[in-house]
Amino acid sequence: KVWKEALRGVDKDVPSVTKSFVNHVQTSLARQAYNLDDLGAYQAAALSVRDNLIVNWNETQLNYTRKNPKRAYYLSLEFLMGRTLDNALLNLGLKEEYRDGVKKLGFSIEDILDKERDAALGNGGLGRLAACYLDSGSSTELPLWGYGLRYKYGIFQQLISPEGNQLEAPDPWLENQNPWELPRLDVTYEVRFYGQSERLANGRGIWQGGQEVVAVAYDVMIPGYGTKTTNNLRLWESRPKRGFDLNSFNAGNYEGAVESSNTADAITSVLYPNDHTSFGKELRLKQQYFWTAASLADIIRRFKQQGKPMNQLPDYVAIQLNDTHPTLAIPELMRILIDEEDFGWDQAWSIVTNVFFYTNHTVLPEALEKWPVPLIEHVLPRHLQIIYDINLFFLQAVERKYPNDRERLARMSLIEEGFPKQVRMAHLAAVGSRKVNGVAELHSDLVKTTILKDFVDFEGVSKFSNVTNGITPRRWLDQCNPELSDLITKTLKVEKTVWLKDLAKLKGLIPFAEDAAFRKEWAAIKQRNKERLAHYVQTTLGLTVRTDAMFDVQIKRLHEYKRQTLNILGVIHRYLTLKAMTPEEKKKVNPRVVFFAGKAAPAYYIAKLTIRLIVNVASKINTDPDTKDYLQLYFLPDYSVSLAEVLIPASDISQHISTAGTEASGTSNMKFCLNGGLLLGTVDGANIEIAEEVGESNVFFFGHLTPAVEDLRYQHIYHPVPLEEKCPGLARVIEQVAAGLFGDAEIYEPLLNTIRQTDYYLLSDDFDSYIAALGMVDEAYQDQDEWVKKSIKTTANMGKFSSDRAILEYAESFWNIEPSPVEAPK
Ligand code: 26V
Repeated sequence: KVWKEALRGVDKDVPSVTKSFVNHVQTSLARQAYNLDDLGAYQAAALSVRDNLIVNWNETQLNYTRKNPKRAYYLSLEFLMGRTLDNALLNLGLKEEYRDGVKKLGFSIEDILDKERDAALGNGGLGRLAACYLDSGSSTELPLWGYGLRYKYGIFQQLISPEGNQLEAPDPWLENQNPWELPRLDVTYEVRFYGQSERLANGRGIWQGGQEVVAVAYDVMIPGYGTKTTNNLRLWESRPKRGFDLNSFNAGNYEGAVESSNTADAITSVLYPNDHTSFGKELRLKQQYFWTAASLADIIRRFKQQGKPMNQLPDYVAIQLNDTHPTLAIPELMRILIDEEDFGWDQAWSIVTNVFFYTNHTVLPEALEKWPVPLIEHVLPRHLQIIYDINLFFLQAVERKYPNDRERLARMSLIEEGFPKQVRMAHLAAVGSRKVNGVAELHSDLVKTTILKDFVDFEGVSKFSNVTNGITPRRWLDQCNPELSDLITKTLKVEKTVWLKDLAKLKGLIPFAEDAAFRKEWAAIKQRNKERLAHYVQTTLGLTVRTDAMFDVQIKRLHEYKRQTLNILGVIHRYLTLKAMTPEEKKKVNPRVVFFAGKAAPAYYIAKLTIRLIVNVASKINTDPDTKDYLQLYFLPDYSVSLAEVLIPASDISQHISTAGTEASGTSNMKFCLNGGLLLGTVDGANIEIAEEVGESNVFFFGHLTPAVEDLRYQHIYHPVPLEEKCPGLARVIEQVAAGLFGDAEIYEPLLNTIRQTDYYLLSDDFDSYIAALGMVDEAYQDQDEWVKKSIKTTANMGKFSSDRAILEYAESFWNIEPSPVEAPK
């Protein structure tokens, strides 16, 4: 019934599809159908699918306007959407019609889908999480909109030089037009920077002068799975307020004439490619304010159209802050309420603290955002005054509860003393929000006991909670692994439209783990997914991957805390062990293919060295006749959402091996396990909850636990033990690298020194148990029957990790919003 309603008005037959396709070829693209290439076919198919989305989008917005439900807004500087066409086809239930339709016209749907460029407006997990949440918001029919920036350039393209260096190239993703966005040239707001702020006696301020920039809206349609609900992701583009300065132009100063237009355009020109390091760059601050100011203005304009007084804002609006990046929304809403809407401080503050919700995504100190006070004062003078006022009232309240506790005041202050003073954005976000949450149980506990401990003591624990992350099973199972999805549907005897929206139904697979014929089908699908990956590597890199081996995968941003270095040193250890074996001994070894992929922040020297080491180890061992039949290694360049969709279904084992307590959640761990890959990991982030769900016997855990980490780091500094004594296995591996076994010996010294010296991420403490865990993986893989049983049970128990569950937790326990299904017009 739900699907029937969703398809109302959609022409779900092949002749309608071909008709609409040909019509777009001729009228939208102004081309002829008989000499159309795959790119043109992609564009025509996209425009034709888009027609359906637009109808649904309009009905959805009309439904909200009529019913006026409370709405939630997800503010994120990153939305890592990937491709859209396949997802839209599956959500609309039109995949087969388009497959047949384009075939009749001489095209293959797979080739067409492959022409789409990823929308890569994000760095990694935080941005992909935002994309999954939008998918789930529409699929569960929640009135949920996203707000972000329309970067002209997404995350850089990664190239790997022959020596193994990462090179960055721009990602001009909008070059061949973007059929998925609707420019709203009439939806614009002016955003001010710099200038002067004057304080009036009544606490109000007047902010004038400076520079004004225009924000223009672009809307991206977010279809739900099998529903009419098609929510909106509104992305802002910056434009100069005046195209160019005619006076300068007439005076012959051509560069001066376009200067203001250059600086305005720069704001949304590029996504910052660092994650986990705060830089304090003026342009990044301008991005944050530009986006929060435009989004808030838009939200308030929509609210006011209902004719309700501003003090009812929290009854109709909830705003989720994705990390601290949108925290300026807090002083900005105070500014609007006080300076423009005539509210007194207390009433304004009570509105603000009931509208915002803050999600923390990391406890790593270097990732906690801080902005220099002089910079904020220069760019946003009025906001600095407001932040100081918030801080004053806040610290007065702390002082009342804990009299004469100067140290506590210094720890909790929104301002960190120093040269320069800095604004601590996590403190501002926590103080200004209704709820604060972490993204997995362990991480939320760490937030409460470490970075925000004083705030828990002061405000009470009930404000602080957990929402474990999730992933959308539509993209991360049905779309990326269609054969497995079909087998599940056939086995559960439940329509996929049902189990993809109620992922707990996967539990019905458990009994089939004991069914030999089912196991055979299950394993055959994994095998074909490995072949699909091998084909990708063959066609893109010209390299031949053997597919009769265990596929071992680590794909994520390069970072010391994620310990790709531990993995590559483990690979070298395996290589050295193989080299020392007799041919007889080697026969018992199961071949393994190790894959890495991931980008390093352009200025992250150690992460780039790790890539270089991986690439050079690969050249050596892949050509060594003694070992190449037992061990292969690949670094796949330019990791992306689309590459993940090929890699994840092909994995037998994936690695999630961060130092305990450092990976807030991880979400690729969920994707691998949902696709029947087993997990090798530390007791960290969501790995813990995955093990709870799938059973500890089905995961491979190793390494020290979170409570031990602090003490081990202390030991490294105050009671260092030489590496040869502490961990001879690791010492031997490092020795070989330093001796030049993989070329350019000296180059790796800075990387090796991170381990020899303070070893902050505890490689020397975890290496032996890591090698032991790899051995257990080998042993388990020998018994293929048992392995496949584990694989099936893993998938079967992953229901908890659907992002539908996560988004409904936010909706119910934080935002207080409800599904608002689109109703058929009477
Ligand atoms: C911080 C900064 C600092 C300024 C420069 C740009 C930038 C960009 C991002 C961040 C915050 C990074 C936090 C983050 O990405 N956390 C990841 O969030 C995932 C989703 O919750 C989670 O699965 C990962 O474990 C966590 O590392």
